[in-house]
Amino acid sequence: MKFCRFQSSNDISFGVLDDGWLYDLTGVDNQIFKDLNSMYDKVQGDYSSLLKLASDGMKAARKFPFNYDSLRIPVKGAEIWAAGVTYLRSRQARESETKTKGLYDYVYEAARPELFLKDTGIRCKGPGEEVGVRGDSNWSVPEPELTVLCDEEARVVGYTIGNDLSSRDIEGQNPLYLPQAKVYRASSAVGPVIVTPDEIPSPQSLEIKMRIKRNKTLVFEGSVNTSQMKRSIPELLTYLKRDNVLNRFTFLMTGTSIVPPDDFTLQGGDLVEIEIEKIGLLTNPVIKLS
Ligand code: DO4
Ligand code: MG
Repeated sequence: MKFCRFQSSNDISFGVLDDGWLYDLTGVDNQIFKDLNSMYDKVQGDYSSLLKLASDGMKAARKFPFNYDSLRIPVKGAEIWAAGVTYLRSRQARESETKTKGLYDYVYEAARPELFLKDTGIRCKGPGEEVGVRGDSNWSVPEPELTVLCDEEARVVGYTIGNDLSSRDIEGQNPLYLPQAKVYRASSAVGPVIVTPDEIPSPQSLEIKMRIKRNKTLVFEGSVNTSQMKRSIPELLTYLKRDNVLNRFTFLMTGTSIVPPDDFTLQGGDLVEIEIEKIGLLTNPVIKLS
């Protein structure tokens, strides 16, 4: 099932995207189907009841032809955590940019993964919304990442696409600048939908593609398969949960392996398109922040 939020006639509805149609569950019952959170409350986190509740709701729901522009961020206000250096390509890119040699080699090989708090729920954008490049960075990139939505027990609720925008010059200057390289206004995007695990039985075997367009011309494209990831999703979730407090929903970005060449920087006016097999397409225009 693909859960989403979308602009309906006069409000934002929660619903399901299926076979080219958007089913408006909120219109069926605006308490139970207010959003994914209220549905999760209703079924007390029981996954098969969640699917049953949604498919029963779909039978009574009004449906509208799918329109990408109507989609909104699928879960609002959730914390975002991100894993780093989970692919060999990321390790190589960071080792070559940093003055602190050996740091990323260590993290790639270590038992403990790199996990950082990317957003507390106030900087993230949804499909079609503008994402930012820091005004004080001259080398910034998008990072296309398979993103897991988990609950307070770190159980997988679904999968989506994430963009962990990063300033590589700030990150490369000193590893202690990581939060500034990674956390700023409009520094991430997630969406377009939350795909439940029954539709993605093998999340570590998905093709990820990224295209960057400038003045409608393709200036970069790359791809990777999540099978290249060194860590497993359960391993990352175990570390995320350990001695931590999680909200009802948290996004976990699982790391990047698509790295544009070192002379490439994202610019205001660019368009970033990220596609993940079985999930869909996340498109965001870029603005240069002041
Ligand atoms: O340590 C830097 C962050 C790495 C990262 O975000 C990634 O590998 O995706
Ligand atoms: Mg990343």
